[in-house]
Amino acid sequence: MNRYLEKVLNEVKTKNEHEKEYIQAVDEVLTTLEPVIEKHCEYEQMALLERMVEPERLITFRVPYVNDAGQTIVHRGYRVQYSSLIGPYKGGLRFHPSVNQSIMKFLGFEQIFKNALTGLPIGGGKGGSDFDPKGKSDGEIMRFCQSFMTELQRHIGQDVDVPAGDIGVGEREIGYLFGQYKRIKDAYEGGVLTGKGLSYGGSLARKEATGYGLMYFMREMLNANGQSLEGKTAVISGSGNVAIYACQKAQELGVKVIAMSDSQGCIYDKNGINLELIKQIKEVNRGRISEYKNAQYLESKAIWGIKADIALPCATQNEVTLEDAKKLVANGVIAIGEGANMPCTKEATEYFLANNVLVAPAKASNAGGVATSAIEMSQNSMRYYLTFEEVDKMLENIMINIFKSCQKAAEEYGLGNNYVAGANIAAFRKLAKAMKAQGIV
Ligand code: NDP
Ligand code: 2IT
Repeated sequence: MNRYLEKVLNEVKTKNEHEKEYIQAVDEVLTTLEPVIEKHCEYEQMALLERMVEPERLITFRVPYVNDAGQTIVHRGYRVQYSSLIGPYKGGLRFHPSVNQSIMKFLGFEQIFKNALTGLPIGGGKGGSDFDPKGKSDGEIMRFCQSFMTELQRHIGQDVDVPAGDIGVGEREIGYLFGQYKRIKDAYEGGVLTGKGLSYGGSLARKEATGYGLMYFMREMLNANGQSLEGKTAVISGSGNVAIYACQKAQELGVKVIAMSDSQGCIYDKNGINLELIKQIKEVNRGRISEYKNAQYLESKAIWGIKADIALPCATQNEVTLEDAKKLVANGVIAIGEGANMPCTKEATEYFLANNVLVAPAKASNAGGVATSAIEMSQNSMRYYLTFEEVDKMLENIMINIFKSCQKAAEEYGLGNNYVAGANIAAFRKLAKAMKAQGIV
């Protein structure tokens, strides 16, 4: 490996030895940048990579709230303001018991590159808490969100840092967070959060955007390789926001989705998933996927053992291991579309690429969500609303352009259809240019 790259990677590993997801994300990006770094020896002198991997600011705070039983519970809140190079910090909030500093930093780091790929003026950030919204009453969720925002509000703003949703944070949570922000600031700063409800500044098609965007990217990737989505079968892990709207668009584009999952199990429906039923169970009732009847119910991980042409991991990081990749390849999978952030381990991705399986990398293929968040911010600034069709068309064009950027960068460096490297290189070149222009900050 290039000596400078190796030095930076080693420093990241020793300085952050307990942060395995963060190290993984940095490793995955840096190792694909070798041909670019080789061409730019000036980067070392200006510590360009060292500055790129170090967050501008990492904030942690206490979040106490009183549960329905009258007990006081204390959680930890985070906001990683990673990079303001090309716009205000932008990225979601995750509420999940597994949240820790490593996961926040990996997500924030990925977000910088993803946001650069959208072509829109948004920097990178991420936040969240180890709070588990599952099984909590609306009152508990509201009090937690209010406490979280009481602390977070001093660090964000529509030109400073704009959070949105992620795992465990959807329209309900964004509503409570927005209400508390507005109450404290005593001003209507509509663009401070995205993913808002349609009645108070949200954008049409934001809810659908990540899943739809993933399928637009998959269509472009397959077409560029002499294939098409029409008539293919697919399995989709997760049954949250990304998974549901990936399923909806996949079905519209002629794909038969035969399995979905949640953190406790997986349903395999040979006749094709009934998405209205999934929406009722997950979006309306906030229930378990096991409530979906007339299908085979398996354990969550079994989804990667089901034979399908396309696999769309849309739940969480590292959900596809090398072992899962081997099963998918043995069953003849032709393409992987990453809806979740870093859902495939490095070994799994390498195995897919070595076996000529097309991989749509998360930071490109799931960028439709944040891109549409930026469109929501524009609408808030304009004090105007676009129609569903207008936003959807903008999203589609953005995804086509993202695919083209990945393809072009891969071709330029002789990497064929390795869009994983293509995405990293395309994003990095834009960021490096901005970093050089702005001096040592
Ligand atoms: P949701 O909370 O809406 O849904 C998450 C889904 O994944 C649920 O079905 C959940 O199961 C399952 N899941 C979560 N954690 C685990 C786990 N540790 N093991 C197994 N299953 C799990 O989140 P989103 O759909 O918004 O997010 C899904 C992924 O997509 C995340 O990686 C997120 O970072 C990424 N993403 C989201 C974007 C967005 O706009 N929302 C944009 C880009 C990426 P259960 O129902 O049992 O909890
Ligand atoms: O990972 C992601 O890109 C998101 N969770 C969406 C972020 C956003 O600001 O819309």
